[in-house]
Amino acid sequence: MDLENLRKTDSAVANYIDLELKRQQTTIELIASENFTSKAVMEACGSVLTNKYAEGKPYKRFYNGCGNVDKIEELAQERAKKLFGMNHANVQPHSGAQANMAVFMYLLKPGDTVLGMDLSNGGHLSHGSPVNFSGIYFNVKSYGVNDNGEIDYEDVLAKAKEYQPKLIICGASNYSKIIDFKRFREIADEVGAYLLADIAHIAGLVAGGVHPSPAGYAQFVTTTTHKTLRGPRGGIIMCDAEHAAGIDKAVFPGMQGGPLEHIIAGKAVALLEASSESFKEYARQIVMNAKALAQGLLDNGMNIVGGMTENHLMTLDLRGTGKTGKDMANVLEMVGITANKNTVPNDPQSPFVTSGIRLGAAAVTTRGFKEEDMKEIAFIIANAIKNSEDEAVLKSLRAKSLALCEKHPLYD
Ligand code: DSN
Repeated sequence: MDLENLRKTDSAVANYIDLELKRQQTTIELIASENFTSKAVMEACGSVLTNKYAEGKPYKRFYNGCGNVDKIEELAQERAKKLFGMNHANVQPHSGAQANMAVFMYLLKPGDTVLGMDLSNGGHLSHGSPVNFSGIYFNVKSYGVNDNGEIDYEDVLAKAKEYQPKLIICGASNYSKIIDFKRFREIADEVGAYLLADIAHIAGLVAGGVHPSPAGYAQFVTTTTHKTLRGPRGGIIMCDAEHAAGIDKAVFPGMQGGPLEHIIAGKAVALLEASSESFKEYARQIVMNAKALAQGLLDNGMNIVGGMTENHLMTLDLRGTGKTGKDMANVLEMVGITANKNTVPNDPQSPFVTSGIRLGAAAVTTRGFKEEDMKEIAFIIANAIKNSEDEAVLKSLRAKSLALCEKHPLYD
């Protein structure tokens, strides 16, 4: 990539960017929340828009000179609404956690009850973890998954009835099954709660039509833009029209100051890309690749939480192998595969050690990996874990992962 000016001004930073590009090109990226955004998105994010302050909303700003960013932000809003079938979109949240925070701020008072998915069962920090604002300032009750790795909707209903939450959150950062938004809305309606669907992980699958949409069920939909949606790092909130003004106020001036208009431009570009036919094909291929990886791992004697995946991710369950997620994620890095340690439901290990490794197919699918490549990755993973002490085996597996990267060049 052209870093001509940066190289002259700050060779240290330029050098690390070069090294990071090389790392991304020569390793297999299986972190389920990562992806490779397009050069078009990166150009928008690296543009002069970074210079502009634009507190407020398009056409209602607190600063002058916003004519161009108004148009760009409006494009991003309209594209988000159309792509996800929602009435209103606020594209200013800096991240998914801040998008969730704004929904909390709009709907709740400190101490109000929220029902969300437990983090160690696949939820997200901002869905009520005791160490996060959501768990510190609100009365959080949690649901999890059953032994099949699936949400038990009867259990969610029972908990909703018992705790009478004002808000129910569905959506996860580590859940491999289809989420039944209709069922969640029925549960929310039964207890008079609002429903927030956090689709950060599956947004690209929803956009591509390979996962049901929460539109028409959840009054509030939040997402990040950089996971399966393949945009720049950031967040979006969508909601029904009646909540639009309140949500906008919660984002600004409630949670944030000046919006990042360069990132909003990147979001606009990504949303356009995600509305194309080729993106639908991409989304379909992500799921086929994830299933091929899962099948390959099962065929190689590995266990997966909940068995076969239905979306872009899965969690290797290392319980019973005598190995931990922490150690095995490091071994995978040695063979050129990047993933993250993750708790499995009822994990006997701490969240820093864990008994699992989360794996996702979104990034490698962007590189053009297909099912046969995923089978090869499954072989590399299984054999790295089984032979984690054998340097010669690990070296030969590293050669295989490099060959796969060379077969599918990135940013060349
Ligand atoms: N950190 C993200 C993930 O990896 O899923 C969630 O915000």
